[in-house]
Amino acid sequence: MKRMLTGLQPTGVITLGNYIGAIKQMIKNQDKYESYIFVADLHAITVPKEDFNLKENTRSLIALYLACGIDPKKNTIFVQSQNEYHANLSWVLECNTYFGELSRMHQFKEKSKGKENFTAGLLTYPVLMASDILIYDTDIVPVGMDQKQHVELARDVAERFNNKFGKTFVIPEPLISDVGTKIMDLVDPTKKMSKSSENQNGVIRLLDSSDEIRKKIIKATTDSDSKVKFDKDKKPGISNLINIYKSLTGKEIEEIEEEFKDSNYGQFKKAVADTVVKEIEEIQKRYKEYIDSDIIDIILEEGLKKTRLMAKAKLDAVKRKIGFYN
Ligand code: AQP
Repeated sequence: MKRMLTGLQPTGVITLGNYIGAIKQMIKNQDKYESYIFVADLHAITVPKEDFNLKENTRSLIALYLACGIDPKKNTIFVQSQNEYHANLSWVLECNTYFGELSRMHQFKEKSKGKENFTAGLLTYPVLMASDILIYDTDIVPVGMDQKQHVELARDVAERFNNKFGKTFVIPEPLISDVGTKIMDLVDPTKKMSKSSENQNGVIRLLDSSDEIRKKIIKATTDSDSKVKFDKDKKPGISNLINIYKSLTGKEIEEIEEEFKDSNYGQFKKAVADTVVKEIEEIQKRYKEYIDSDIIDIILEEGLKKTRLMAKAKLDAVKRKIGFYN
């Protein structure tokens, strides 16, 4: 069975976008691959933010993973910062990565554009990502298009190291998720729905109350037409709501257009809101059972024990090849 690794950053309560684009894919993949799922908390400090509680968000994210249906029997679940070998290997890989490669990363260019004060971590975090992947001999890394270049960097660094020191790392493959699953901001539907977005009205979070969710969907930006029709360019708002409805009901776009051919936007939005609220209420019910329970601690302890052994073995092999004193 191929090995897969994936994780989310605890930069805020996860959004409906994270759920549809990442967590639902994890659940789909958990029977297909030997799966490793982590909380990417080291990545969460790349861009310093003042208003988030890392510890609370980390526990909450684990509880949400479980509440959404990630099965701890099928996945190894762990917190990145608890396993010190990730950052340790990252340094070794940094010394096998060129400044030019990192400065050409689209995400770096985009996130540093026009800014004078950004951290060195913003430049080097793709190497930490390479370390997360390579330390476990990962075969498959599910990513959105925006992260594909980082998996390519991990491949390049691994190949370079293997050529220089002999076969050490497995060369990972990106698994690009379906483009249709990118969920957009409800206020500005040309922008991705993001955890750290400033405008709360554009983002549905998995811990929002049912009332808040309904209000946000009812107020979602649409166009002046009134036809429920999928057209990403001319009708980005309605197309986004169609995508949300499609992802949660499993219906096809044509089926949805047919279902709402005689409805106005208000009626369609109500149907979307009912569907989202139903799904999120179920998740929240399970979340309440997990958040204060020892299950989280037990799962993390097991995950850490297993991944530390694996990571240490890989780092030891790397150190032997380079010739560090041991
Ligand atoms: N709007 C989205 N639609 C579909 N998928 C999405 N993902 C994120 N937003 C959407 C997917 O969720 C995972 C999250 O990865 P992350 O936590 O490492 O950070 P991110 O991609 O930067 O997500 P956010 O929510 O936008 O976080 P912040 O605001 O902290 O930057 C990835 O698999 C991503 O594709």
